[in-house]
Amino acid sequence: MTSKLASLNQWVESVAQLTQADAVHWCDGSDAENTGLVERMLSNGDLLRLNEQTHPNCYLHRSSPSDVARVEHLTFVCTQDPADAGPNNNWMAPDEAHAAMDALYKGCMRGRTMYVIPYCMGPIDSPLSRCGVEITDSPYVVANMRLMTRMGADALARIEREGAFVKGLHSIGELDPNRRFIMHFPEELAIQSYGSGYGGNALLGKKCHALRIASYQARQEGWLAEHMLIVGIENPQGETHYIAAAFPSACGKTNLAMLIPPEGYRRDGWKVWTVGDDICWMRPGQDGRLYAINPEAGYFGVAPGTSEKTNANAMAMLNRDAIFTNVGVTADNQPWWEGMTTGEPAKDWQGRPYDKAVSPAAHPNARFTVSAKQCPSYTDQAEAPQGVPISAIVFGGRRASLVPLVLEARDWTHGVLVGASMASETTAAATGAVGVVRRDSMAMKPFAGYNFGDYFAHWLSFDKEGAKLPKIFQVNWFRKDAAGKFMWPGFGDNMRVLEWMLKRVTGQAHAIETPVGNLPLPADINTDGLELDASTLEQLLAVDRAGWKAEMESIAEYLDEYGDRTPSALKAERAKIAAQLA
Ligand code: SAT
Ligand code: MN
Repeated sequence: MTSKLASLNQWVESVAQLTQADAVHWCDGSDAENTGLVERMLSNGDLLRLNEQTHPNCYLHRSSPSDVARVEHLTFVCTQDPADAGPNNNWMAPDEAHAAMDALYKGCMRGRTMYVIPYCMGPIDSPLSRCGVEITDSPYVVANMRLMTRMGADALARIEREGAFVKGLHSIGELDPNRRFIMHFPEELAIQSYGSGYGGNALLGKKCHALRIASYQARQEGWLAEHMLIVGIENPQGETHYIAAAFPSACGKTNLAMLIPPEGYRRDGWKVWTVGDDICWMRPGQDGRLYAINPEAGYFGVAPGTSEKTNANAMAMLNRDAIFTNVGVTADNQPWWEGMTTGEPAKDWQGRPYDKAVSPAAHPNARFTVSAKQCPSYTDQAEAPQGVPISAIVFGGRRASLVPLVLEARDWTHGVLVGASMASETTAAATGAVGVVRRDSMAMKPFAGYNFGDYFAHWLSFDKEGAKLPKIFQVNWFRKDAAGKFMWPGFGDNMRVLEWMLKRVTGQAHAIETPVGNLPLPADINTDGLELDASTLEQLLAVDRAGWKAEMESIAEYLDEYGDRTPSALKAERAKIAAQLA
C-alpha cells in the first residue's frame, strides 16, 4: 500500500532505504491489524497476557530496565538559531543532528518491519486538530499509538486532503542509553527518535508532536499547546465549567481530571467530566473565549498510587483492553502496583520474584495505556470539533512549603507571571534526581519547543481587545508540615478548592487581596465532612511575606536567564509585587 500523497510516499520510501527495513506496513488502525500485532508481540515476548478472567485483552510490557522514563538530557530542539530553542532546551545545529541521526538509522531496521502510522491529534473533524505520521520499528509503539491517538485510515484521509503533516521517525535501535537521542526540528515539522521504546520518547504523537512541535506551530498560528488536563465541573444547577490545569509529570493530572467529588457534593448534584488528562490545545473563539481540545484519545497514566481511594474512575477503566508497562503482577497474573488496596505482588516489574528489599513491585514511573472512552467520567464533549470553553486556568506544582493551597491572579499578566515562575519537585517521570525543586514554567520546562522568553510573550499576547480570557489560579496540593506529612488530603477533596475557583469565576465567592494574589479566607472553603483542623487550613492559606520576598528575588534571576526575550511587562509585574512585599 501507499498513500495518495506523493510527498508522504517519497518520505516513507527514503526511510525504508536508509533503515533497510525488511517490510513496510501501513497501519489502518483496524481491530484485525491490532490482533495481529498483539499475537506477534505475545510470541516474541514484547507482551505478556494478563489474567483473562479479571483483565480481558490486557497485556504487560516489561521495558528494558534502563529505558523507563523520558530522557531530558538526550532531548534536543534543533533550530537554525540556538537562541530560538532558548536556554530551556538542549540545542544542536540541524545539520549536525541530521548527520548524527542518519548514522544511527543507517540499516537499523534490517530484519524488522517498519510501521507507518498516520495519526490525528484531536477529533478527526476538528479545525483545531493537527496530523502526523510516525514511522517506527516497534509494534508496542503501534499498539500504544492506537490507544493514544486517532490512528489509521481516517487520519490518512485527512493528511491526504491537507497535504501537510508532522514527520516522526522512531527506531528502538539497540535500546542502548549511549545511543539514544530525541531530536526535534520545529522548522521542518520533524521529529527523530532513536534508542528508546519508552512512552514520551517513542510515542511521538504525545510530548514530541503535541507539545514540542505544536507549541512552536501554535506560536506562529496564534494558539496555545499546553501540558494541561481539561476537566468539566457541573454544578447542581446543571451548568458545566471547564478548567485547564498544568502540573508537571506525575503530579496528579490524571487524578484531578477524573476526580470523584466528596459525598456531600455528589448528594448535592455536583458532577465531574473528563476531557483530557495531559495535553490541551486552546484557541480564541469567535466570542473571545479560549476553546480547548484534548489532542489525545487515551491516557498514558502513572500506575503507582492509583487506587480505589485515589482514583476509582481510573481503576474502573483498567480492567479490560489496556496495556500496562513496568507494573508487577500477582500470583494469578493480575497487574499490581504500590498503593493498590487489594492483592499482593508475586513478581516485580522486571519479572523477578517480588522482594521488597530489592525493588518495588512496580517501577515508580510504571504506566497504563487505555482508551479515553473507557473512563466512567469521560464526556463526549471531548469529541466536540469546536472544543470546550475554558473558564479557569490552573497552575500547580509540588511545593512542600511557601505556595498556599490556592491563590487567584489579579489579571492575565499577573497570571502569566504566576505560570512562568512555577516551580516543582522533580519526579520519576524523567530520569535523574527526584525531589529537587526546579522552575518549571507552565509545567512546560521539558516540553516547550522554543525559547521560554518568546513563550512568555506569546502567552501575554492573548490579552487583547475583545478577549474574554479565563481567570488564572495557582494551587499547591503538596504542602508538608514540620513532620513531613502532607497537610491537605488532596484527591477528591480538591473539589473544595475547585468550587471556590468557579465561584470566583461567576462572582459568587469572596477573596482577600494580598501582594501575591487573591486568597480565600478559611471560611470561604467548604469543609463540610472534611477532617482538617482549623489551624492547618489557616496555615495552608497564609502568605509568608519573608518567604515570598526571597521567592521574588529568585524569580527575578530566573526571568533574567532569558535575557532580552523575557517580556518587560513580566519583569515589571514581578517588580511591582516585590515592591508591595517590601
Ligand atoms: O512523557 S511521557 O509521555 O512518557 C509521560 C510524562 O512524563 O508525562
Ligand atoms: Mn505529561
